[in-house]
Amino acid sequence: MAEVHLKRSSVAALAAACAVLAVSAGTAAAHTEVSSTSPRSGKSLRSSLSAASVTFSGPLRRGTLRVTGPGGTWSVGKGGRDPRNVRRVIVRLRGGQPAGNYRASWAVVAADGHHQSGSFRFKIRR
Ligand SMILES: [Cu+2]
Repeated sequence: MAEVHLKRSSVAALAAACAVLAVSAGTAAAHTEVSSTSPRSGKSLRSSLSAASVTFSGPLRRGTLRVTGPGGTWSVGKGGRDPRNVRRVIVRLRGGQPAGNYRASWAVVAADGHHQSGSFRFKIRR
């Protein structure tokens, strides 16, 4: 969680939006947060990946996930909400990934309607 980098401006906007929502709804609605990523943020892997995903603390309406690394984009399509888990955004990756530094960038709309984005990094080494 500490290694997941949210954009500060969007976090501030979301906090404000959630505060307004909480007041108007009269409830203390907790904001949806990243609970885990696959691979883990900062992880060094020895083999290529078939997919990457980000799991959140609450359900999502929709989302995208893009993985970039040596030579460009390694994700196939834009990714989307996992049909088997409404809290997860997932994307398949092309095979044959070379050693190097990779970044996974996600954008989601949580069930409360709020947009969030962020990214995490990992490495492949051989
Ligand atoms: Cu929210």
